[in-house]
Amino acid sequence: MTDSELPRMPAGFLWGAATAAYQIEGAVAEDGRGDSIWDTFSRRSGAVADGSSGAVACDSYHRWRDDVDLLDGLGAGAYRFSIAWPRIVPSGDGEVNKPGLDYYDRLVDALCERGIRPFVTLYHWDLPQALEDRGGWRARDTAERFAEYASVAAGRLGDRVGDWITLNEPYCSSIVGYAEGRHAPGATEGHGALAAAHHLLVGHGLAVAAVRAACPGARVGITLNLSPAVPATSSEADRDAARRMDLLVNRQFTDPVLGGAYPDGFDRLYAGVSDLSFRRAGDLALIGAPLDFLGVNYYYRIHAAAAPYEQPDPALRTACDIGVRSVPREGVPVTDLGWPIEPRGLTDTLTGLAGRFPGLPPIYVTENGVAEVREDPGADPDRIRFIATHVAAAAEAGVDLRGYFYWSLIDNFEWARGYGPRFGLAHVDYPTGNRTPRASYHWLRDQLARQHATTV
Ligand code: PNW
Repeated sequence: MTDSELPRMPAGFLWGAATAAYQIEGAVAEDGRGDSIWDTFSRRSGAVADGSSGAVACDSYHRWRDDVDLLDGLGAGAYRFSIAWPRIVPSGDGEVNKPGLDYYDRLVDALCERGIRPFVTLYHWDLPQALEDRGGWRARDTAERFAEYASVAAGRLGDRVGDWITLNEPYCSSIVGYAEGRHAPGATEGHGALAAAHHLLVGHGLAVAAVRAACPGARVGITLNLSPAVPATSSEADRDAARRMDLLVNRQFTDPVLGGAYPDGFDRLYAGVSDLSFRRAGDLALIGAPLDFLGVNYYYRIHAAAAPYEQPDPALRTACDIGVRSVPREGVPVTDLGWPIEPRGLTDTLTGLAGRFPGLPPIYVTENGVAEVREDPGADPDRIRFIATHVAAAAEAGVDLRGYFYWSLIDNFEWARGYGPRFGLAHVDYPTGNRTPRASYHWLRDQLARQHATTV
């Protein structure tokens, strides 16, 4: 095997690509869609690098047939996309917006006709603004509203959609959104961000039950972004820093979801920041209910070094101020976004999970990909090597791995970085929205054809 061939995966292994509603759909004011926190946040000056927003994006709300054609041409067995909550329940609770549901209904039908299995993410960061106005994820009520919306979506699509992902990357929705302030809603809090993380997990637990009730037989999971934190040096201080980073980014989420408990040391890390009074009896049983699968998003490893706290007084710290700095590592190549390229981090992530959680459910890599910042609609040799080496690294872990979704099918709105970074197997021309498959797309298509030829 070389760096430009996919390892042969078992028959039935699912190959696919992923997107998310706010990053591709555009049409933010059409057919009764309500505002989301990303509509509001991207209007804030300085919030998005190029001053852009998802208002038009790839126009997938109108050009979804192009996306389905691309998937079909690729030979994809599955497509992971997300439903925009504010299209379904524009004000966050109350009235259901039928035209919003109709859009996903058509998309799902078209996928099923081509034999492409839909994997639906219920929450990929686009909280209805009306709910943010009532506290957003800081408020427990948002978790209840999320479960209602999940039940509506599953009730309408569950006869054709068998695979449901409750949340995408609750770390980003809580810590990046409510502590770092780099994502919507752009807050910088301690207690509030930790409450948001916990309420997201409560919402996950409630939504698992809601989806199962609406469509018995559905497979339900969650997608976590996992980044192994390795100490920058072997000093005790850096080793401690890596442990703190691991608690914040990974274990705050893996341990309650897969093990039914917050990890040792987590509460101590935040003593003085929050009294954790948002936790209630019974929450962990709900959050830790068995799942049908786990989705893992893997992009990079974190090289962690001890750093002074930004705020010496714990009571004034944000939830991301934990005395750690992520540092570059000499000799490790990086992507155009400066993210270290280290496929072995994916192997370590998967073997680490298997070692810690004996009842680990089947795993899908629900995102993995590389961005190029320069615009080249054609050649992308780095992407081919990136995919091949990461799939090989995932296979090497020896866990029950059921599929791999490349991020992303098409270039799209990369959140606070705007339209600069391009992750797509296909290039998108803005603002026409024309899609052009890149070399990596053609390569992946040929590789998948070979897999199928050898596994039938
Ligand atoms: C993930 N960060 O996002 C998301 O699930 C995708 O929507 C996104 O496009 C993809 O990875 C590529 O970035 C992240 O800055 C975006 O910490 C930003 C961060 C982390 C994850």
